[in-house]
Amino acid sequence: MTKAKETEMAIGKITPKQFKESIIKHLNSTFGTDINKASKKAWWNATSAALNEFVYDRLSQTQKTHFEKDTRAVHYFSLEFLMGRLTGNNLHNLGLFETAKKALTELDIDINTLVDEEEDMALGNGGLGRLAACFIDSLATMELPAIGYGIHYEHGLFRQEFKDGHQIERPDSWREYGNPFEIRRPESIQDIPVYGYVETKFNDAGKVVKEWHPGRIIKGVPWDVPVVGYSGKTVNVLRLWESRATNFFNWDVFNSGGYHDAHKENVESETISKVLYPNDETDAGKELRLIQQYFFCACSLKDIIRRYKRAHADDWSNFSAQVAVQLNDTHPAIAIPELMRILVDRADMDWDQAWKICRETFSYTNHTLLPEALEKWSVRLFEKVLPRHLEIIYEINRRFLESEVDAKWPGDNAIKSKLSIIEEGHERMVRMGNLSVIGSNKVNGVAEVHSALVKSDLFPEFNALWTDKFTNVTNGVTPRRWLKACNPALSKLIDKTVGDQWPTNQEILRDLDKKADDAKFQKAYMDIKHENKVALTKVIKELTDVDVDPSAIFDIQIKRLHEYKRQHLNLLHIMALYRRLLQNPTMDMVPRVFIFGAKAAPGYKLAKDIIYAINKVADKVNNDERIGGKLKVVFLPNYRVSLAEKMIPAADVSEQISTAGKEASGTGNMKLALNGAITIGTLDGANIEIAEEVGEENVVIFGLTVDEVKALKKQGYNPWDYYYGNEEIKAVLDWFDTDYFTPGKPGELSSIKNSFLDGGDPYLCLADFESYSEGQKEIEAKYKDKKGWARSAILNTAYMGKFNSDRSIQDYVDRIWKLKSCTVK
Ligand code: GPQ
Repeated sequence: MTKAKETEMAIGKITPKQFKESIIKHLNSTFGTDINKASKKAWWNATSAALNEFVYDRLSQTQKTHFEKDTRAVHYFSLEFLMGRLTGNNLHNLGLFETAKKALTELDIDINTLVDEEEDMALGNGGLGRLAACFIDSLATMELPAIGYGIHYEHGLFRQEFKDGHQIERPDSWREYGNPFEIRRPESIQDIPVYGYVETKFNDAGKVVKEWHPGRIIKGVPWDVPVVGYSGKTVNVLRLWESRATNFFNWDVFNSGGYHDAHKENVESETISKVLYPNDETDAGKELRLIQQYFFCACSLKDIIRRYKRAHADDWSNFSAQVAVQLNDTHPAIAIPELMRILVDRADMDWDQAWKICRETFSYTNHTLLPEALEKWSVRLFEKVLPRHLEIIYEINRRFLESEVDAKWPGDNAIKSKLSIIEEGHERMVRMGNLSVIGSNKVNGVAEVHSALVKSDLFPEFNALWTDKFTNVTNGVTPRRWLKACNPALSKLIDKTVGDQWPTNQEILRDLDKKADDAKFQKAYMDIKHENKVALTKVIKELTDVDVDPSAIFDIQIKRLHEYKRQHLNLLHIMALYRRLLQNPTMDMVPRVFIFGAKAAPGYKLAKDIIYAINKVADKVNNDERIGGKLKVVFLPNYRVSLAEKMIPAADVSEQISTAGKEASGTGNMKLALNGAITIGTLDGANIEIAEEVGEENVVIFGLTVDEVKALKKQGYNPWDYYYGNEEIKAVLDWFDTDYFTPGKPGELSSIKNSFLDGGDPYLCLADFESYSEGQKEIEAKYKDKKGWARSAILNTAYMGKFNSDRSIQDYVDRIWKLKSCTVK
């Protein structure tokens, strides 16, 4: 049976006519309007409601089956789930997209316009959050019992606008008009304690017991987002917690005249799920953030235990056999002492038995080596917010240092202080990374090189202590969203060429290699790329008012703005190109459009300066008639999942230019290559594995390697050597001090120059500049060879099978979770 047939059977047959009737029915009876006066939002809502009839049916079936079979499940704990839009995705995964499209066409509505009505569910910052979203798509597709747990933020990642080239942050209000893809579950509310103090008591047997008297109780209200697997057989759940005040109002305080005090506690409790912290890969150490982490972990563990007890009552012996918890970075690490607290304080279990269960339950994924991202909380703050957890952490630490560390390195205090969960110093700190490693069953990095560095550089002693604990799972992305749904024309061409089974078995795309040199196929493939570029051209015009030529090379860098990702290296090269053109206007050059999308953390000054600089350079370059339109620069505002879906299919070149050793994996690199963009990249993160898979002749690699970066830093890196040693670098850097790009305002861009020189150029942009510039020449030479380029682009699509998130999930299943799939009737 073909997949399409199976899907049809799974969801029941529905004709476009029936779908149309369902939409009209919902328009009338669910949304109180009709086809003559419905707004665009109403049409979208009604279509979603028609779609949800299938989703909820499968959701109930899935939950019933998992309950009856009492399946082992994985619980993916993540502070971020960057879901994007769900309408198109769910239609595709249910095999209903074409049906819905026809139904809507009959109603004179374009489905692409309709899905644009949906706000992105931007409950994440970047790669880490989007990875979680791809993973839950794969888990459902592979029919694995799984739940995602996170926070139901009222405001997701801020909406970005540009004002005179500067980033302005506006609140994201994704739920302003409601959201049809979530269900409130008041029957599963949880009460969560925080603050207060711990009382030491003796029980009847004379044993010391600890009682935490919390200062406040917060209510956690779950919202369920159905996660529709491809083919629609399994529909799992993403459960997101909203915080509420326990007593809507403190009447005692109110009656005694303290309106503000009574109100304050409400407001504070409800603030917890108000907003996602927009800082990507930085640890701000804020109290509210710690409470967010504890709040969602405590709610989720209670939820898991409630479900476990339905089948096992008070018998804990099967707990770790039934429950796997994956910690998405250290953000949910507080779940480890929380489970200990539940087992030891509430279930009266002895410490060793509780600790064994904990260690079998949790595993931890590390997503970065950047020191500023490694979470630490001050002991002082911990004591205030979670006094009992601090005691438990001390006890975990004491036992670990006194038994395991001392057995391996007797009397070695230096190692003890390095491995301790507590960092001593002026301000004592709790190291969440060490806690995560000590409390986990497995620890994984997210690409081969990254996992190797986790072992050798980040946690070498832990690795010596427990070699088997450390493993790798290279990241992946879902081909359903990142090829099938976002690039329909290419998907259809692929279906025609190798069949329609590739969305669940991406290795099938490998067969496209037979067509890589076929002139007809090359033309079809490149025609689609061109059409996608034409479509993006319109988006660019709409968003920036800049005209770009779709026959130019579309060179795209999309990712959070960070020095280590080196958008400013890209900028240096753009300025160098511009300068070369000014010096030689007849220079032979394939027209190029450099396209950026990136949000900067609101408090990250240099990142915001880089955005401003790119926008100012763009203004100048785009309006300079002397260069005859050979160079254009656009920075699309408010980069997010739904914009990525429009940019990625149109990319010719994918910029993956982080300093080697800094990008744990990258996942945008995978999406772009899958859609036929040629990577220009460093040997960093998953770029290395991408190059291995697609072949070195189909990517452009440049720059220092991890070892060369280390050697250069060790020897003492001096950016001034490059400034004085390279005339072009000097001229470009000096440009920043002039008012050439900021007329009448010299010095506005000087912070960028300073970061390269006085700032020491920590990410070695100047060291890699020449090599990058050569790489860009290679890109241009390759592009001039039309057939060679088409071949490379096709082979990129063909050979990206490894980077399917289904493969990542299979690795997690085999190496970490030991999970079995479960067929839902
Ligand atoms: N990543 Cl620690 C984030 O997006 N946010 C974070 O806070 C941390 C990591 C990214 C990382 O930079 C990328 O290289 C990875 O591909 C991605 O996580 C998913 O693993």
